[in-house]
Amino acid sequence: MECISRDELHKIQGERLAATVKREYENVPVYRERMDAAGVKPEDIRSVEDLQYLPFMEKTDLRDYYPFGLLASPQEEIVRIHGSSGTTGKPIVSGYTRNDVDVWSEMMARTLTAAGATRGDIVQVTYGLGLFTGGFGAYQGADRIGAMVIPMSSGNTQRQIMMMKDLGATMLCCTPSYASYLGETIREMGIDPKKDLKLKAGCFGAEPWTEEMRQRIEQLLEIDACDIYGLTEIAGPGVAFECLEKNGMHINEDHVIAEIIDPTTGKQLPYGMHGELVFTTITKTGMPMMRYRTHDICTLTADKCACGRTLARMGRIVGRTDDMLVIRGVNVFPSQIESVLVGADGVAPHYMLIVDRVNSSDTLEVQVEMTEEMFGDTVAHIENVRKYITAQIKSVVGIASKVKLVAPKSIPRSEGKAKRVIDNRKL
Ligand code: DLL
Repeated sequence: MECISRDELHKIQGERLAATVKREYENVPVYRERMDAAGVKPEDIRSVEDLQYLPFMEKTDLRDYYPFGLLASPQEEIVRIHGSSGTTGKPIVSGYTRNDVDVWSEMMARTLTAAGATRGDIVQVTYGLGLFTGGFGAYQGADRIGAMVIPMSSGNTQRQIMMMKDLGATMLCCTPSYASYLGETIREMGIDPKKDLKLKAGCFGAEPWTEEMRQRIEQLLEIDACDIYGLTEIAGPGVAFECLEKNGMHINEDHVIAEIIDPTTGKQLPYGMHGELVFTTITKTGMPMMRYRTHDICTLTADKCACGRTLARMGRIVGRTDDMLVIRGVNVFPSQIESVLVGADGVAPHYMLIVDRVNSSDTLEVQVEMTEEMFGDTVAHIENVRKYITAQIKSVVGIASKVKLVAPKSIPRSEGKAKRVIDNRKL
């Protein structure tokens, strides 16, 4: 499936799409109402090209029909629930049938394999095991391959490192921010990853990260760091994954169809253009999703990949339509600032962006941690670095900011997804 010709793939996608839409129309009242309102009948949907006529789904729909209003299978066929914590109130939840767990495991087995895993590997799972999909997804994929799994779940850094060393873990699955923190701690403990550890690669995702951050993790841990993408509403991690070419994430297109749309007009955009990523599931039975708007911004490409997989690839997530900060009228993505900070000498990539409104004008403060060496340096040198970073941020994002270099380890660490922005204007 991963190397199928694009023509054959489109044929399979069309058939699976038609069957899924029929199932949705027949079993889920919301889908029926929306399709009726849009004047589309299940029999109108015969190929991938017909996707554009279908209505969109949004995160708010999962909240409105919480918890089981979007099930397309009888509740007794649901064998698992996962969810993601919303910023407010109830989590959003998704129900999985046995088929859905199987499909997801297959997607994660492909993901780990593409990063170099075989049945001889030892996979340390440091994503949280719980309602969050990260831990279970990585566990299921490694289990499907027949690798040895260490289901550590998140937290307790010292213990993670002890187990990694004692058991000889070869692959690591966690968020990129935690991977970089693990790498720093390993170095501080005087552990030499080449000599004392057996790690060779990691699948890092669940939050946006940059190419600069990849290089940092690869150097700290002496491994290949691959990006992995997914979301609870669609399956969990493994919707898309990087191979060792590291040139974008292959989308599991035999299970989902990806589109890029203009977030304002909702119209499809051609491959190569940045826009909002939209997914339609075509094999999910429990809670299938029709044109689900992720609010994640990226590009798509179907150009050949040297690995031989024909599955189209999505680029890095450059931001979200809803975490894009509009500061004094300028669109700013935290990832742009991260790329400056990770590339700068004397600072660690632990940062916080604080946006405020003073005298009806927006302000941006960038707090970034100094390295231990830098912290002990002269005031004049620290000031020079601060000025350099301020100028770099100005040239990359186009607005002035106040850069504050703070003490090492003063910005809270996260074991799961990192929190990088405090927008006081929204309070
Ligand atoms: O974060 C699933 C996951 C677990 C993916 C482990 C990868 C690894 P949710 O909690 O539902 O699911 O959050 C989904 O996280 O819409 C993106 O905004 C963001 N996200 C996930 N992977 C990436 C990535 C899991 N590789 C939301 N790069 C998505 C950037 C990512 N953002």
